[in-house]
Amino acid sequence: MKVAVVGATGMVGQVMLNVLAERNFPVTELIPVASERSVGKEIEFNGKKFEVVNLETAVKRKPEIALFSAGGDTSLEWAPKFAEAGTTVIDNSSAWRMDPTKKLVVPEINADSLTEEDKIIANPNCSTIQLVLALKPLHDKFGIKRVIVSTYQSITGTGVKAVQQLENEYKGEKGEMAYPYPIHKNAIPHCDAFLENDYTKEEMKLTHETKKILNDDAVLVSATAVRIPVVGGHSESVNIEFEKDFEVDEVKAVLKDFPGITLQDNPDVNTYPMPIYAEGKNDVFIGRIRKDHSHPRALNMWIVADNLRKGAATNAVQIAEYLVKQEA
Ligand code: A2P
Ligand code: 11C
Repeated sequence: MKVAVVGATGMVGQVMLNVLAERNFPVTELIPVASERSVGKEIEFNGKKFEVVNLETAVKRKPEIALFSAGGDTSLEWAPKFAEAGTTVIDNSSAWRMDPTKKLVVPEINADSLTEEDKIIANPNCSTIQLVLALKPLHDKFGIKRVIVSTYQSITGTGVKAVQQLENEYKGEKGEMAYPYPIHKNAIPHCDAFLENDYTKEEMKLTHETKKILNDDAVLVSATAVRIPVVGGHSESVNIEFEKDFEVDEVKAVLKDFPGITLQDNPDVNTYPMPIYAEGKNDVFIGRIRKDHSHPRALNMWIVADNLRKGAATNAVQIAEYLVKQEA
């Protein structure tokens, strides 16, 4: 397959290349795409070097699949041009996620809704993917009424500028700021822009995208998203209220059986998920599962995943793998 990676020099794009290589995705020709600043640079993939091209050149080469992670504006303008040229676009930006004509896909949950007509497929937000993977099997079994989630998000979700800000602050050096405040030794309750309802965009993505992926508007989701000085993954403290009665052991069994989930839950030996161990892994890790002692049908849990992997690159590559399997 001829595969374009749009944003190949970026934080997610680089991980996309690693994941494509690791999973032996059948790439016959790689087309790395970035901004004009990077055109002509060489990108190494599977031991070979490929020259970075601009979007115009990439469209003309008619890739079968294009993985986009170069920001919403690039996706809005260029995904339709690729689609028109016959390319299937898997877009990691927020540009198309809530468009009712586009599918928002987590392969373990709803890849089977895809058809040949879907030429632009949206990859959900990182914090949504890890949440919804845990919610799906529980919703099917116990019916979810309401979810309260607080996130502890890695600076890598903001991009290279944020990683640089933390490094500068750690060393006591001045530099460009990705956030309005220092992030070293801090927690900033502000991910993405504020909206009129006083929530941030990141928080409302958790609400809207979860309903769309679960295909159920009745599931209520209330979120607080917080940036912390961590690399390696996003963590989420999640409270779930069910329609039906449940036992913790049943919840554990249901989660354990669902693809893409690894349980790490043994308080006796201090086993629970943490970003330093989730980093570089493709699974979503769940632990601290316990009954909410303040509510008879509610549960608390802790969910961690590498936001650049399952939260972005891995999920996009899994969608591409599904498309390849359908063609075979
Ligand atoms: P470049 O490296 O040339 O700036 P990140 O999210 O880590 O900041 O990465 C963003 C990615 O999107 C980079 O690969 C960046 O390329 C690419 N990019 C940004 N703007 C454009 C654009 N207008 N056209 C193509 N690629 C873009
Ligand atoms: C973060 N979730 O960690 C963001 C990064 O809508 O794709 C990705 C933003 C998006 O801040």
